[in-house]
Amino acid sequence: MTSPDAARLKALDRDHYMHPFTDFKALGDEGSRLITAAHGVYIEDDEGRQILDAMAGLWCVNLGYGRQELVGAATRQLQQLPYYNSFFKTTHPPAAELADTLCGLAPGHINRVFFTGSGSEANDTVLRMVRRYWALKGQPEKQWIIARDNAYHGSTVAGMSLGGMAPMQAQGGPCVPGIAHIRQPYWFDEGREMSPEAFGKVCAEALEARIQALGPDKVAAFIAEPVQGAGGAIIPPESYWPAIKDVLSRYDILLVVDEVICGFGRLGEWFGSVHYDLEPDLMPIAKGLSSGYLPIGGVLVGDRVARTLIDDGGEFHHGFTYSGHPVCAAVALENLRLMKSESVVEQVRQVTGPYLAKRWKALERHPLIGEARSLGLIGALEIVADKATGARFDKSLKAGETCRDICFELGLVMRCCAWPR
Ligand code: PXG
Repeated sequence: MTSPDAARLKALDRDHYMHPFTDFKALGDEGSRLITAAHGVYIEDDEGRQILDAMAGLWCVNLGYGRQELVGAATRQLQQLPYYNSFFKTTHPPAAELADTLCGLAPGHINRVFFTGSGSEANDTVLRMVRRYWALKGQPEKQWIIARDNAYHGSTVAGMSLGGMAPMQAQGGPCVPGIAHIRQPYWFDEGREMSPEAFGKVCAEALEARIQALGPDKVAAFIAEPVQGAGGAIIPPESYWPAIKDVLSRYDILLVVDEVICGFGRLGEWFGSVHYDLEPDLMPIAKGLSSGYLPIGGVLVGDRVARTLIDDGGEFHHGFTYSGHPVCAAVALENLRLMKSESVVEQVRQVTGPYLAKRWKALERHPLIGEARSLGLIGALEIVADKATGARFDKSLKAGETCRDICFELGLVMRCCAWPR
């Protein structure tokens, strides 16, 4: 790309494009980076610089860039049937095939999927399905959904309400009512005075305490990611999920496991739920489903909820123009076929995940790193001012943002998670 054209595009961007999660004025002053191509694990900017994309786009390009098989699948489907809906008793081959393939990959009790265009729409669908389920069960008072502080479940009003990001909720509220938040299992930040084992149990006790406070007959569901992604790659202590499962089994509460980031190999299994031996009633998915090549998401629905919605529900008044979009579904199908045939998930579990873990842990020797943790292909470094006490830098120094910017300059995309809480 020639420089004058790059300058022109940057000016168009500055003048007309309102970017997501962006301080518009600051970006206008600084200007955007222009990314023009990508191959394998590298993105390329307008000056031809190769940058290692350790973020896989936004946690989504699971197969990497430039996979011509995905381009081919999209092209063929665009020629054959570029669009049709599945609203009025119609379907099309890619949606039906993808539904079957997904259910074959999901844990055995999951045999249905509802398609959406994104992870946020998937979580909107979750909210509606959960409340609809309890209404059909004759318990419409079961409305509360318990989520976690600092969680990210999307940016629609329902997604933002389920999420626990204070800065998001401070804008454009009020949030959807009937959603409560409990503490996250963030041992490094909140639990270092005890063992990770003990802390995991304390966090599960917080769930039980909240259920008791809200009234067990009023709590519909608990939603969480297996490993909290956008919140800071928060890998729970090993004791956490067994203790959470134990609490949920003592009350009649649905488990929603948000697999938008953890699904499709990131933790070395097809789903994070498999890694942690969870039996979710609902699993929102997106991102890696199509390796991000086209937008598609969905909710995998366990038999318990599906049976009630199917047998007792009548029409479910919910859906999107692009639910099960044929081209997106065709790309997702091809993506899953490639992941299977190339044993990508096994490779993460047996080779790349353990290798990353070994090399990652070595970074803990650095004076600024308080903890280096990883699981599968998710890793986090805790940046500290004082290694002995774990004390943070003053927020005004923007330590995380500075590291991120330096990495970018040196040719590495990574993510700074410095959410004000
Ligand atoms: N659930 C989870 C767990 C997510 O991470 C969504 C739902 C929403 O998906 P859509 O497709 O509507 O964006 C997400 C999205 C970041 C970042 O900076 C993470 C996401 C989105 C944007 C930025 O880490 N995750």
